[in-house]
Amino acid sequence: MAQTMQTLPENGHKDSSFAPNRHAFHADDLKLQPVADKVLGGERLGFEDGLALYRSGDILAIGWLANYVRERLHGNVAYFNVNRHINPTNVCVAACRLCAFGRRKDTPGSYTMALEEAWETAASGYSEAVTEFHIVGGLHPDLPFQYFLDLVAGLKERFPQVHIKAFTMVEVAFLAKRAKLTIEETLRQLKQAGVDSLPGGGAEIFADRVRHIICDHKIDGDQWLDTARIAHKIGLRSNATMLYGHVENEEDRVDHLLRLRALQDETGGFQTFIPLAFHPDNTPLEHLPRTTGLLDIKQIAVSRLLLDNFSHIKAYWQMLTPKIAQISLRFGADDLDGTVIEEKIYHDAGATTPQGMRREELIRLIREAGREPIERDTMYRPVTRSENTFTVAV
Ligand code: V47
Repeated sequence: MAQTMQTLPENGHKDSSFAPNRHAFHADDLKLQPVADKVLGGERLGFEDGLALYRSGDILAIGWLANYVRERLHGNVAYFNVNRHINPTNVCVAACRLCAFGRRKDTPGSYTMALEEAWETAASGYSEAVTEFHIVGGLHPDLPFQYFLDLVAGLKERFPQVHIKAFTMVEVAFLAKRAKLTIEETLRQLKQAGVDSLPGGGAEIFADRVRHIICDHKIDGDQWLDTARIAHKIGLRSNATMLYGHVENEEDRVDHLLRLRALQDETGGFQTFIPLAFHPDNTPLEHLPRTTGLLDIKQIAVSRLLLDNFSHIKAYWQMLTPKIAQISLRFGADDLDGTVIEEKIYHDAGATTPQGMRREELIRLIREAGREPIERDTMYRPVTRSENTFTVAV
């Protein structure tokens, strides 16, 4: 039986004067016609549709469909934010093969910030007031749970207006185990300390076969999804990611997206989906080639089409490069992420992008893509700036 697509509320910030003057859908690859019929008829796509999209080289037809959905949800608007990354430690017991960031304790290059240092880091960088701290780090074998509660509480005290998006499902599950608390209790204490939402990292690819190769000591796919389910239940929204372009195949990618879609049907707690292209440099998988531009753009488009119940698809410029991220704004993405300031995880893995970008540059990228830039906070509320302060429309 045909499943009807989940209807997302159309976005409140949509530019009502935007009138797309689109040409009719055309596919050179005739296998895409049944997929197009479903998209245009508001019918939910299935596993085989996902495979047909991944297996097609007809990027303009795939992009047309993704752009159709993206403009139906967001009109001509494209979002960005002014955020800062804080990585309190790179010490990690997981030793994932996908990662160039983590270090064993007491090995060269390992670091752990004292709390004062983390709070000072939060205040450094560009002078513009940030609206979000994005905090992720390694699975440190000795740091007590209290360190993380104090870190967050100290940030909230110093920067009460800044949204704290902190700790992946993997970190939460690790902290719970170390503190001998349930996942729910761990999340409740983090929320109480000041965590406002969770980032989407650590999801990688849910399929066990792939996880065993790229991150065998991490929680498995079901545990990642269960942790997200509990976070959503207690009122913490989160993002979701997928790491692609390593040893996974097309079935694994479709499976990953459909498992996220099923959880979103259940909880509605995901804000944004971010596909992450694998960067092999300095990892044990550095013999693998980097993703191509075509796969990066196709991944954005397929995500937009399969994740019909996710409001936002983010083209994370740090990982895609600003050039590909900009083009993605016409292939399904509605968000570029933000100024970032001091990205570490990709730069340890050989990323050549700058470690941050100014607000004006993000605006220029969006305008040149023919989109209307809107600065948002983490909850996608428009931000209005004056000098170095900001207000959020609620
Ligand atoms: O979970 C690690 C990935 C993630 C590599 O929620 C790598 O708004 C590529 O999740 N090559 C962390 N990827 C980043 C992340 C994120 C980024 C931006 C925004 C948000 C959000 C979340 O980075 C990890 C892992 O999947 N990663 N190493 C690597 N060598």
